[in-house]
Amino acid sequence: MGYSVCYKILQAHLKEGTLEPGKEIGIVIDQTLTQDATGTMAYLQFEAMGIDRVKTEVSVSYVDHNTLQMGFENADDHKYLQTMNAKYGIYYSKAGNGICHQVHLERFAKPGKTLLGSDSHTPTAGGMGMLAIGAGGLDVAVAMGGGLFYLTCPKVINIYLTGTLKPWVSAKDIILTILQKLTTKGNVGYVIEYTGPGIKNLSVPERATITNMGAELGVTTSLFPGDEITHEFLKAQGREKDFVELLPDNDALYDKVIELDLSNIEPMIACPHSPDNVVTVESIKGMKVDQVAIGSCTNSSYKDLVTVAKILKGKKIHPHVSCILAPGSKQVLHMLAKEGYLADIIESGVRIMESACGFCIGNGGAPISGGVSLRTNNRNFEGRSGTKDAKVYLVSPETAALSAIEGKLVNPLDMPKESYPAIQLPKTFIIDDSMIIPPFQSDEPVFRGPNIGQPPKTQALPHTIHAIVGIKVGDKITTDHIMPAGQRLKYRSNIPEYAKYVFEMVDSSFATRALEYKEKGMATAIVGGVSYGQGSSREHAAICPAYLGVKIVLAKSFERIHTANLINFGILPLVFNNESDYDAIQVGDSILIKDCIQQVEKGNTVTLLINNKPIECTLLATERQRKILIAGGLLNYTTLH
Ligand code: MIC
Ligand code: SF4
Repeated sequence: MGYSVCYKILQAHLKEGTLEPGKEIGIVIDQTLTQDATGTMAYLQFEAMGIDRVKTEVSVSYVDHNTLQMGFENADDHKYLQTMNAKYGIYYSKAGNGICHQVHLERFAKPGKTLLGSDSHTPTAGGMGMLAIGAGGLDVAVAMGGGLFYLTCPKVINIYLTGTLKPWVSAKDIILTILQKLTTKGNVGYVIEYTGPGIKNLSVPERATITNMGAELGVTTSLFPGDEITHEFLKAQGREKDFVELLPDNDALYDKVIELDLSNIEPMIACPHSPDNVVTVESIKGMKVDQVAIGSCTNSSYKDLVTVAKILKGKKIHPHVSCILAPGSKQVLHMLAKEGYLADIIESGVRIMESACGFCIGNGGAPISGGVSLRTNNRNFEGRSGTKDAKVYLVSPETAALSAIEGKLVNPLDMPKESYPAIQLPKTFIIDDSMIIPPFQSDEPVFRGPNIGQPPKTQALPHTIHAIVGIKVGDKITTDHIMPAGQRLKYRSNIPEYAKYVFEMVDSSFATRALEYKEKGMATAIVGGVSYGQGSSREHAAICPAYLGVKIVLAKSFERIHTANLINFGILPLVFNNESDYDAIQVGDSILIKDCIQQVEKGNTVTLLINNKPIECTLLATERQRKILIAGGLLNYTTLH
């Protein structure tokens, strides 16, 4: 049997283990990316490792999440990143240059290489035939230092695309259709590889929309082959030399094959509050819309925004709608401006935002109370927009632009076929990397403003853990529930301050309670349902609870990145062996783990005494991760080894 593209890349980067699905493997990382919200902590941790420069082929640090400089905090963080990056060999992409994933796709991604990014949407670069994986900042710091990245050797699902999309249907509708089928649950441990004749009809940015939102499925990553379409895109980006052809073998082995005919796909919409709550636009068209937000790393490529401009040309945004647009990169914004499209967008009454994450992370653009917001981004978790009771729907740029004009949800298929503005990719993009500062160009000392704290220190695993259940939550708790972003984002470099907001939107007294237990010498336990920790790579959702004294998270199941983050900061991720134990457990219950070190050393079954009654749980950790837990976290473990 031959190899898939995924296994070809894994094979070429394998340094530990064997390529057997389910087994832990260690791979070499060629490129890393960070963004400012996860980056400061990742670089502080890198500095703590005492290495003098990065060992990767390329490492890039982007400023895109926290570009609103209300107060000194973000400005100081950016200056820390710039000076630290210059010293250690890292490219620095300034605020305004664009969203990490889009800029990386345009300027750095290469077929056949591995990329590790401290952001869950790192798989965007899978649209370029890269094996691109999201992880916590500490894992990225270790990779920058030349350490391997460990993952569970994946099973591969082949999505075999045939046919061509109908006019007015686009890449977003493909991934929403897949989310409807596969949902956000149960896909941990898989990679999705797209093949088939249908992929020839999808440009690299369209492929990237699909791999970007693969993050919402919970898969390790998604990728397309490196083919003539990839070649064309790299040529247009002035990077032809970065092309290598990378196709699956004809007899490539896949664990599952799903066939999808693109010509059957309709405009789709994800309803509140989950990206898999997908229905057809047709089924709810006519719904009144208060806000339309266009942009994000999912949908703000040149093609997306020129399509929007052509739809809006000569029309006006509906008087009841507030429409905002944040271009994904300076390259795209520059081209829209040069080619006159920006004027059409402005004339229609759209508010132009900076090339950054902005509204997607709740940094501006919050909708009205109870309002309906149509967005082209990838996540519609409750409260993420900044308005707790807003109803956020995820759609394609086509659906968004048409609905902004009408003030209500429009099915693009109701438009005449011939009026669809089919856009060709330009033969050459405008290339201007002046906002990407190469390393070693200045010897300014590393700047540390008062917002820059120290990476938190964690303690080795104790012999006995006595914890109190501090909170019990339900299914699908996202990292946005655990560690809110938006206006709290500016505290990312200051753990004691940010930790005050753990579970702010779920139970605002949690942090105070956990600190009280800590003062009394006790730990805190969190109890969760299915898919605990889904969503982002935000390691703060582990660091801040660890700071508050959380030692145990007991849940029905966990998401991949969050599990690794918990272990990296010395928290035990435990799965109930018997789900009825979840029902019985209450806030305030006492949990005792005796002989903790021996139990963790011995294997994956851990016995807990809940109010003195024994229950068994499974520790979600490999042998290597059990050693990390005993050391009290990855930083302790790395400096010891
Ligand atoms: C997100 O989309 O949720 C974020 C904000 O980009 C996060 C990273 C973060 O929390 O900084 C992600 O996707 O990992
Ligand atoms: Fe930024 Fe949103 Fe993309 Fe996250 S999902 S990287 S917040 S644009």
